[in-house]
Amino acid sequence: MGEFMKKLSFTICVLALSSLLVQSMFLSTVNAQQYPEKPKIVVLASSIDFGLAIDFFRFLRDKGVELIHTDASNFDKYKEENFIIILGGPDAYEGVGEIVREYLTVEEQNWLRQEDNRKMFVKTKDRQLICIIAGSDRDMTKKAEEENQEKIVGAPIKAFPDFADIVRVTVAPQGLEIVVFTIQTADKIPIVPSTDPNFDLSYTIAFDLDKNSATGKTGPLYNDIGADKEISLEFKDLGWKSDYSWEISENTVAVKIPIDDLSLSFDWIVRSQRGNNMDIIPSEGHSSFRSPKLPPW
Ligand SMILES: [Ca+2]
Repeated sequence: MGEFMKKLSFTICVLALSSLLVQSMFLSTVNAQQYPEKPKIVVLASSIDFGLAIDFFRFLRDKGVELIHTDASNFDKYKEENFIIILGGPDAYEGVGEIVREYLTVEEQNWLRQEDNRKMFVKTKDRQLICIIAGSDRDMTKKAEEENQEKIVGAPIKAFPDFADIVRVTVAPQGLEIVVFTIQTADKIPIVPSTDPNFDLSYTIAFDLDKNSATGKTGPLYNDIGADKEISLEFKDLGWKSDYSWEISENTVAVKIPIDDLSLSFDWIVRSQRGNNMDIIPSEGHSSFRSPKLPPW
């Protein structure tokens, strides 16, 4: 090969490589846009607890969670991240216990020191969610991981609400015996709230069962409907709680209520409450429901 051809093929090679580089940069940007809610969790632990948590990490990675490991000496870099898991209790080695003690009360610390005790503590701070998974010893810590791993992925990915923003509420009979309230929110639910996370969130459905606004609870919390009954669905400690069965998808929560617990015809409002932020749906007046059991109007 002549000198010119060598130079030429070298140039082509460089061009091809840079185009690949540009392409892959472009592709990763596209991917990042496609999965804006890919969950990223910072994990702080001692080297011992890291070693014992392999199954836990595998479980989280299999669910699509990106894990960033840190030790206590580098924790300052990550301590403002949105979602942090700390493995180990108040006496964990390598400086981890010291950090844990910043987040847990003295009572919580002492409770963890008692034999066989274990728990995931969920703490929130400004825009952060901090889960401290710990037990009285390393075996109990491992057990606490196993017992709470579903909550870690299940709760934030599927159910973590940024969620006071209700788009609409629909109410529909399911057969003749059940009424289903479906609360739909604006966005898919991200693993970490992008705006103002407050982990106490509740929905309340208030019913005027006798269709008489003079009986029952009135005032702005009830849009003056004269509420004779209310039921609530609360998001607390990474889980939903209600007296009635419910289903959740990426941006809906549906609550099923037997018609026997209501009446065949009623007025209702739904309230979502997160801290002091309260929405009432509908924002004016109320909506009415009439069971198909009743003869047509
Ligand atoms: Ca009433």
